[in-house]
Amino acid sequence: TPELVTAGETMALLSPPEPGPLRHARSLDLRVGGAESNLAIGAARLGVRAAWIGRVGDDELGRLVRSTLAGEGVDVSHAVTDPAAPTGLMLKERRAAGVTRVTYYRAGSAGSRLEPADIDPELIASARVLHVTGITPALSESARDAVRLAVEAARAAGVAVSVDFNYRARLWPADAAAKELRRLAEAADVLFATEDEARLVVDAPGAEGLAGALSALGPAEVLIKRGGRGAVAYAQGTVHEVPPYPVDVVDPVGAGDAFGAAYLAELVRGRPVPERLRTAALAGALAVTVPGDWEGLPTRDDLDLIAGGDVRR
Ligand code: KDG
Repeated sequence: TPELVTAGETMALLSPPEPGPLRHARSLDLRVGGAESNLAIGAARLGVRAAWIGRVGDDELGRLVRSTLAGEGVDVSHAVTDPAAPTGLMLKERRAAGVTRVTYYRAGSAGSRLEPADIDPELIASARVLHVTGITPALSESARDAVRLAVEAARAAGVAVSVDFNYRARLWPADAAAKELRRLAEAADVLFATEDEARLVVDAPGAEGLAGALSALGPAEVLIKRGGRGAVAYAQGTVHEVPPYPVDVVDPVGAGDAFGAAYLAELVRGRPVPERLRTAALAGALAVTVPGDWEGLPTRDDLDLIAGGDVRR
């Protein structure tokens, strides 16, 4: 049985190997990406049994999603193949070091057709953590209802609910997002957000203030991700800070998922908040050193190598 269950859309990801405008690309790398499966991969690399629920088309890209996740040790046995819609697509263009433009081709995709019937409450009840994001409710009404059902199943079973706001302005307007994100925050035990995302739902000065305000909605642990400035945690009333781990940024996409993956992996292992934060900061840093969304995420051996034993096995 899985320790961590997540649900969302995973797309095929096309990106030129070199930076520059996409129209001048001579070739494209074909990978996969999706916030929730990025997190599942990151957790699996750190030794967590992780399962991903989602829909893919009955097409080569859908088979690529399945085989990539399975190859990374993520349980895809609960994923659905939808013969009526194609696997979604995402393009990624690197315009400069650390500056990436993402374009979606996902309206009506198989992934957006996720529905409550795809969610197995017993699978969720058997896990330690359910992780969902604010991307999935933006995809369709049925996907939103699937997320709501998953969260209810977790709460009913006493399974910890982890939420990453992951606001995507290209998918829905801020006011609609704010309502649904607030609802997710109220149901969460662990909440991840950037400062901008937090401000969609609460109003307070500074990262610590925002974390405290979000925590007042319900979650015992709130993590404010500050990119190259590290992160702040507000856990059971105590503020913890972690500095960034210095790296050269190639592509920032996926850093938040890596951070969440490592944080939850250490939570599942019963590690204290400062250690969760340290591993999370390191994983987030490693994610941005490669063009792909998740390829740079660390294993336990990588953590030992990079942190010189600072982050324990
Ligand atoms: O967090 C990274 C995600 O943004 C990326 O993998 C694509 O899932 C994605 C999305 O909807 O933006």
